[in-house]
Amino acid sequence: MTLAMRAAHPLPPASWPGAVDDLIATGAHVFPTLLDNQAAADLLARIKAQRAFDHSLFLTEAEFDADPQYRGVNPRPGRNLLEAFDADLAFVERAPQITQALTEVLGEGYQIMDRKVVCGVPARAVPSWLKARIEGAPVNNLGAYVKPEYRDVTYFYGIDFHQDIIDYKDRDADFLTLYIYLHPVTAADAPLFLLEGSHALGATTFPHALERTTPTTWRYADRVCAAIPVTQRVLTGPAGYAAMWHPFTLHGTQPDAADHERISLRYLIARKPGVKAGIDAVNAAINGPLRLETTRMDLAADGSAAIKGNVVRGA
Ligand SMILES: O=C(O)CCC(=O)C(=O)O
Repeated sequence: MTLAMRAAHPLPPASWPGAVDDLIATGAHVFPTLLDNQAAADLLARIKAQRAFDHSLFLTEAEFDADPQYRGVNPRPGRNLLEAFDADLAFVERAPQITQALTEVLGEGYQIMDRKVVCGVPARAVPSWLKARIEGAPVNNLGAYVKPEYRDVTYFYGIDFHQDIIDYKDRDADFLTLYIYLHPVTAADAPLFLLEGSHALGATTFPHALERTTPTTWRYADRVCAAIPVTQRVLTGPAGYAAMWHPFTLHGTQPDAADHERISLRYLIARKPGVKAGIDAVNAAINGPLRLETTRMDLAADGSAAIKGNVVRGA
């Protein structure tokens, strides 16, 4: 960070506890205290009572080919499984460690932009015709192949390292992602792989220029002039594990290698317009673009994958 950049933004007060400091240093904050794991287990049981996370989720190949739809296949208002579980989300949304950290980073009156269930689909549930089609693709969001009535959840079979600003071209980094595990997540359950320090290059276009340097470190380049070393952190943990990250922090998942699905909650939470908050100090520490017109270059005009290649699978 340059002095000029720093001077344009408020310095954090000395009393700011961990979240802002962690976001400046690493681009992420893993909550040291777990959320109520019984509440997480209860919500998980209610979600599983509504849905079989198996092959019955998917269209047949012929059904898919009759009318391929690659866009508009994620949850949206009116088609979001979490809408039925508003009261069950208090263990997240009212947890003191969450509200305190969000207020530190995003200020008073922060707003939930999006909240949804994310499923890491286990290999055994993905039809073989579909596995063959998506092999080697960078973004395996399976929404296009799921029956329309089940598109109230986002289904992944792994996704390469990406920034969450990818879905928000021309938007400032005024939001965070909050991610919660509803059951224990081990290395076999498609845990999040996070590249600590990667936010520091600012917004860059997907797919990202990454070269592995050691089993746990990468060289990350912005394709213009800068390259930095970043450290891989695999987020494994018990039910109630919570982490949040900056929209420029690279993260991804491998396909779910377990015989069961991984179910998580994913929130996007934004500062209220005009409010000054810790995110200003986090953004002031970034040496790179703070918004992008082109956030991705991997899709064809219809939204289908136009390239192959997936770095996180080799992590
Ligand atoms: O849950 C996953 O497998 C990937 C989630 C993710 O990276 C995202 O939603 O941005």
